Amino acid sequence: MRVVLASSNKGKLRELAALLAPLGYDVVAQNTLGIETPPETGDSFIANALLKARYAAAASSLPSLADDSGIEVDALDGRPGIYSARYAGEGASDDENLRKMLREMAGVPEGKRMARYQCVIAFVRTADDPHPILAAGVWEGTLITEPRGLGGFGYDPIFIPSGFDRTAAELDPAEKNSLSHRGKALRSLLTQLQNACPGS
Ligand code: ITT
Repeated sequence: MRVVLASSNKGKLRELAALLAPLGYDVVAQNTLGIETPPETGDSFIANALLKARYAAAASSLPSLADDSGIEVDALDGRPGIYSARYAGEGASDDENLRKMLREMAGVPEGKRMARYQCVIAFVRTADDPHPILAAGVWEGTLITEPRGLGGFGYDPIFIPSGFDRTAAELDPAEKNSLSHRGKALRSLLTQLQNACPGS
């Protein structure tokens, strides 16, 4: 099946493409079709994932898959959540967002640094698909005070997954995909897709 990946985030695209390629999906990143991410005006991961998927499906006339994700930090009352990509301001880089997180978390003691990544993936067959498929994944961990590792993207250099002593940026890509919020959401989506269209 040919499907548009409705994301402009290189880190996400790399991870989603690696998960989908072995399954025989012909994945096209939206930017190769000249499609950009629309303003994320929703008030939830679900709303934003759905609006991005519908937008790319409308612009491409192809089935489309979008990911809305972010990190929720207990000591920050769940922030930045859906605003994770723009935590340090509209158009902020991963590094700027990570530096802001380190500033906000300065002085928060060990034992109170719990955080979790959330991911919702939306799949639509057409822009006005009345039965979108939605899937969610969560990845629990804690935040450290000094970035470590060169893999992944976003907040990965300061995120230690529960049960590990390496950061998400120190995991190899396949290991991250096997554990992550995005990997969990995508596997759940694929199961639903199989059940909706047996034989696909
Ligand atoms: P698209 O909307 O174009 O897909 P985006 O980066 O704006 O790209 P989101 O609005 O979903 O996407 O924001 C996701 C942000 O959450 C991302 O920029 C990171 O800051 C953070 N994030 C999500 N998943 C992550 C992961 O696996 N590792 C590190 N940071 C992650």
